[in-house]
Amino acid sequence: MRADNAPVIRLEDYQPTDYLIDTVSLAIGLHPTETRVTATLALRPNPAGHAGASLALDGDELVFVSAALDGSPLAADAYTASPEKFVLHRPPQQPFTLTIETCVNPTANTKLMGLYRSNGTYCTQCEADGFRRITYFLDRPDVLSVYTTRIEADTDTPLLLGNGNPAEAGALAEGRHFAVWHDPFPKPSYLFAIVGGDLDHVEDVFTTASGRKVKVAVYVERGKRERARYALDALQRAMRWDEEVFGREYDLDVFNIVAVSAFNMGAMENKGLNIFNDKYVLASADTATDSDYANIEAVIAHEYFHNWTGNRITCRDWFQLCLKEGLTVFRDQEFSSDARSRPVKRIADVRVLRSAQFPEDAGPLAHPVRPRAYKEINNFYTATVYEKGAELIRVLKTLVGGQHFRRGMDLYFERHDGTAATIEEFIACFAEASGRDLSAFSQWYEQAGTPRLSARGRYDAGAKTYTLTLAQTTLPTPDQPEKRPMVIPVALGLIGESGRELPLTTADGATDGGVLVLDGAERTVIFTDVVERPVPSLLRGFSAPAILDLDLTDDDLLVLFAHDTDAFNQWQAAQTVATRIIVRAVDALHAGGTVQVPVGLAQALGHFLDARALRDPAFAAQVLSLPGEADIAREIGENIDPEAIFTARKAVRETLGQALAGKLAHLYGELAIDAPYSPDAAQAGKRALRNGVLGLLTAGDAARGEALARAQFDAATNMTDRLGALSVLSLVAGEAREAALQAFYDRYRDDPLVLDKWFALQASIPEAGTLERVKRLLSHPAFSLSNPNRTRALIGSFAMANLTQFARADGAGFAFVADVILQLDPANPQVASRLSTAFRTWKTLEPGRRAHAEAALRRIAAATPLSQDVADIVTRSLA
Ligand code: 0A1
Ligand code: ZN
Repeated sequence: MRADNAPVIRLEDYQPTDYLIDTVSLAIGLHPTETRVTATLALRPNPAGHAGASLALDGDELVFVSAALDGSPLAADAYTASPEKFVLHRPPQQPFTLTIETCVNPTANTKLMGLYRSNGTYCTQCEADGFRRITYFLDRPDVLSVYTTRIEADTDTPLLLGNGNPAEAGALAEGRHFAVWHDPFPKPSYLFAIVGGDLDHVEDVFTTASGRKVKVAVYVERGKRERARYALDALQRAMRWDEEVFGREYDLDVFNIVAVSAFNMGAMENKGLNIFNDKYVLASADTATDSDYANIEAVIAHEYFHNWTGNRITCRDWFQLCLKEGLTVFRDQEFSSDARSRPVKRIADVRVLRSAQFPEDAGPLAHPVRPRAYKEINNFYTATVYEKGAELIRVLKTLVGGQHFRRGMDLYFERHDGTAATIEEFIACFAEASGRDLSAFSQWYEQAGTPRLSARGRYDAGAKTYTLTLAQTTLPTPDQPEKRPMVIPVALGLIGESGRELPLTTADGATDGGVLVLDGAERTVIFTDVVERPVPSLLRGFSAPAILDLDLTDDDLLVLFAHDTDAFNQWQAAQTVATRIIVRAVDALHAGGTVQVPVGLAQALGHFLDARALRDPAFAAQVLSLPGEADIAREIGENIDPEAIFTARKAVRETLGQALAGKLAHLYGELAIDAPYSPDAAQAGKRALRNGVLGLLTAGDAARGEALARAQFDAATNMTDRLGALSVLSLVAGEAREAALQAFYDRYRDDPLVLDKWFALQASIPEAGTLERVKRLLSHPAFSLSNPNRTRALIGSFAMANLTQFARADGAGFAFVADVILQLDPANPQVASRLSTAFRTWKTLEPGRRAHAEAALRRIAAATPLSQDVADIVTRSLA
């Protein structure tokens, strides 16, 4: 169905189902092309539904085989069955069982939704609406059932996994065998999963806080067993953390993780049987970077934490998606903060928010954290729902305080366990636990767009007062022309010019615990007894998802960079100064002038490196990593010329690299690590800084940097250093680059996940020749559009991480990506649709590029057939 005629689903139209399904008994006979599924559903009329209504079950490309009611075959006029629907016209008005047999072809399933095969392994993906591709069902999250699953397969598929606990297994005649799994916890269909395959695994026993033993295991393709150990360790650390920090214990006897190579997203929290994109499981020093390790830890934790926030308490409908996702992202962020450096994690998370969510919130695809309407739910697994959703939990915690937050969570678990809940019910728990009215806070879930927070300060040296005025506005977004003020907790401090933190004294105690709450359009606060001119440090720790517009001078910002006690704002100050310098450089280039870099920033960075680089390398790496081209583009906002931004940024890095050359070279030596590789935060921080130092040094002196990079590439004992060197080398055209790329390929030619790095790196080269290179790589034997990781590595990197080349002035980058989207769409609409969001900022480009982007979008929109997924994105993008 095309988006233009697809029905709009609206939050206000929510209705409970007319029937409930208490238990589901599935018998699945695995077969490569004809898998038989027999579903026996115990149904009854829902007291909250319409009595006597017909029963309409969802399907999607299903082949109907047979149906029986209470054990007897149904008469032909009692039902209708199509690939998309099964309707029982006159259901009994007391409990009854419906048995339906369907047939599916997992080998032909290229959409990777429902039952499919990944490298021969049978696996499933049911969120959001994939269960209906396995059997007819009330495929929505508010229908909770107890599942028993019997899986049967040939003995060449020895491993048979399901949700819940293993119940029974055994051999059958004719080279077949079976396994039965029972999940005692009622769950929605989107959490259903099975796996069938011949896999290796690692396992352990985890003892819960109350002393129960849980068998935990990670399954991977044969030969990759050792690479699963880190994931298994991360899982057990996450399990312990959830007990300690949220008081949540695991509830089944087993917890299985299966890694597959073909997966549309990151991973999936199916009850007791998480299925993962193997990119978020497999790691070894030789094949995974430090960031890969950190991502694995985060995603493993995320999926595990869903067991309580998502599975035990699920969502009433898909509008409530942030109820499980925002909350679970918040939980995984906190876990990683505790496992690593809190400020560094916060900086990394805010970088992601700004690069992924802010552009979404400022463009045609903007939507509230809880949307009110959708055509295709798969297009709402967005940075807004996930990342901004997590920020809202953080705002909530700041507003009610840590203790009330924990009490609110406890109340939520106690009150809603075993149910499908709403955002209102969630917020009510915190209102009750804290005794506060949270109705104004709840507006954050309704209103799209990022608030702009402006701050104006005035110091009266005679009266020793500092008057701070905060004001907010939010620009209109699609369907929301009028905006209301949000409740913005502004964590703040005052830093004296001498560098000390000044006490916060106000007549009315307005800054409780260092947090000032702005809940109207404007607020003025007068600080008294301010003994020296202060520089305000605002939105500390990024206390709300807002864009801060400061009236500070560059010198004021450098005071914060040098002295702020809030590490996030220290980093932010350096970023803001660098952003301003690059934006001025863009203006200068447009005016035909040259790029000027004030010495102040270089000096400040020099002092900072002297004092902090070796003490806190992970943090220093964040400071040294200057705002990217997309950050600068966001700051400029309109009429974007990516080439000018690229040139300006490059020139600023060159100047800084030269000014700091001596220090950088010294640090590069000092930061070398002797010890054997460990992915821990301390070593990873050193490597991150050393690679950042190498990059900046090369920006300042290409020949010297290249020689160091070449040596690092040859001597590297781990992927972080090898890839760090290769990415520095990749920026310099010539034989050395091609030789290094070839050497990397030769070394890893049989390792798809590492080849993804090779594809991604080449697609990211900011040079005119890259488009031809990417086109050539499309027909490389290791490339395949049918694997989402490969597609994202080559095409996704080109479209999302190479602004100058995707947005080439001649429009060829846009046209190419449009071609790929159209080619991919019939096979895998979800991945095609994700790719098409690369156009989301097209309206901010200068007129020439904008016209090319629009033409590419219009060409996609006009194509037939076109999936509902892609049609939805391009139609909204063009609106
Ligand atoms: N719930 C998962 C995300 C997810 C959503 C849809 C999928 O379909 C392909 C897969 C995964 C999470 O938050 O990790
Ligand atoms: Zn999630």
